Amino acid sequence: MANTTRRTFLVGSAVAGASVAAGSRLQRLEAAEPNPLRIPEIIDARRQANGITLKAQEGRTPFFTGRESATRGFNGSYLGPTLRLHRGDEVEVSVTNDMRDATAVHWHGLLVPAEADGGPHQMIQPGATWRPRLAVDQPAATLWYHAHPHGVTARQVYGGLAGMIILADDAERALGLPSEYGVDDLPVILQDKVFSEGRLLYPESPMTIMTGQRGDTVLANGTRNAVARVPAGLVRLRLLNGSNARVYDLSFSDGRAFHWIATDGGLLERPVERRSLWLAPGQRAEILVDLSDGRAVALRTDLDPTLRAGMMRMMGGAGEPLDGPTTVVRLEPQAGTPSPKRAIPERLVEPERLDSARAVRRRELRLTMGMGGMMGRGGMMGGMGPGMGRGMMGGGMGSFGIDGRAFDMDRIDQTVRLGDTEIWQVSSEMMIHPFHMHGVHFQVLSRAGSRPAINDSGPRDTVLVQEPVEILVRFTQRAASAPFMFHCHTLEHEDAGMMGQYKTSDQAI
Ligand SMILES: [Cu+2]
Repeated sequence: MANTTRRTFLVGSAVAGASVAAGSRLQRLEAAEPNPLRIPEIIDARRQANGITLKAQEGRTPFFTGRESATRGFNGSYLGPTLRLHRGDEVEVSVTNDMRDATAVHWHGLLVPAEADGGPHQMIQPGATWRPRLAVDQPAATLWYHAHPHGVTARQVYGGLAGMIILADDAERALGLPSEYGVDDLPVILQDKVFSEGRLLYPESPMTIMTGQRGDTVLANGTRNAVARVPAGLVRLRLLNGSNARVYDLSFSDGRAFHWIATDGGLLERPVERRSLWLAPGQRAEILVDLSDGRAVALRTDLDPTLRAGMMRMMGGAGEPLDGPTTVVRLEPQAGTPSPKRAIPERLVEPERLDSARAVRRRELRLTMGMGGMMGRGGMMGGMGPGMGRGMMGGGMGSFGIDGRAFDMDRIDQTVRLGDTEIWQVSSEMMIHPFHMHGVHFQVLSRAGSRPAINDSGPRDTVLVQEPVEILVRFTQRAASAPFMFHCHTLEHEDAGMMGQYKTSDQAI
């Protein structure tokens, strides 16, 4: 059993390795050739009476010249339009599934009742249309939408089923931040992919399931070697990590500082000057970068910082196909482009603050990989065979879970009272995981018993955990006929069972 497992494991890795090498050759051939950053079409809900039509479809996309890849997208072959929604509006969305397999479409970060949330309970069969009504009532923010059918989310999102949502409100508008979409307010959807001979590949193997799928090529809005021509002034980037597993360590190539202004749930209280920023799968960050000096600069990522920790470090950085800092998008300021002189506001918004003294309950959750014994006396490799065998080959994917239990559509794991504030302490086994909750935004109270990290600031819906992280959550959304999800946003882990469900109840619990 253990031997079979080991062999399968190695063969899987070798195949993936060979493909990566072939892809890299072609990538090198076209490396010098820059491509204009693709800007997804924007659909402003108000311009069409708050009715939005999306069609999930299969298509073909040429990421490399003359090489078409099988992809998926909304209203197109890869990714989807950016949706601009306005606070206070009620938006009617119609999502038609024009694909051969079933899907579900989740509004990540949007605070709506569970029935409209688009989790795995709102499946859309091929040929069917789902029509949720979205009552938009939360502060301005960068959100997103993506496929969420249980078991195949990783494959569908990797294929391209994702898009950005820009939520607008009066408070944000009054700040006078750069807001001309595609000009000085740029969507940047970060994804990393594996290509073989120029064609998109999803090399699913026990190894990629364990580490999550990372790629050797970083795309911005589906563009390789992306270059954006921008005004020589203040430019706003809406960064969205739409990758399956990669955590980005972002900075500018000349080391210049930038201002971090918004996180998952919207604007920070005030801009924070930074030189680098981590962005985990599912997370968003808005930054302002001053390009009035007219010099071109690249936004780049360093290697995934979470692979330098814990088990991944012991495995020699397993799961990291990048070989060094990599450009996400190059910004080329255009001399002579009229750009309004803008000052960066000193204060942004007064965020709603939750009070930890009002927390009525405390829950502890642990993201588990069923490998607790792996680090025992047998050591890393000694435990690998049987550990992998039980978890990944023998018993299916059942060992990925939360508190040792794999996801079950028919089981409610937590019940909370509507309106309550609670403290959830979330930790994980073996490696760093991005923990995401549907239906709420939360504040990080502590990390490993100490103050939160700078990256934990602001209202969030996704947070990196390994050491115990305490989050303060208030539950405001109803879950009458379907539950909300909480899960690891490493999509391979989520599909393998690292997900749970909660319901909100009017009753005392
Ligand atoms: Cu995970």
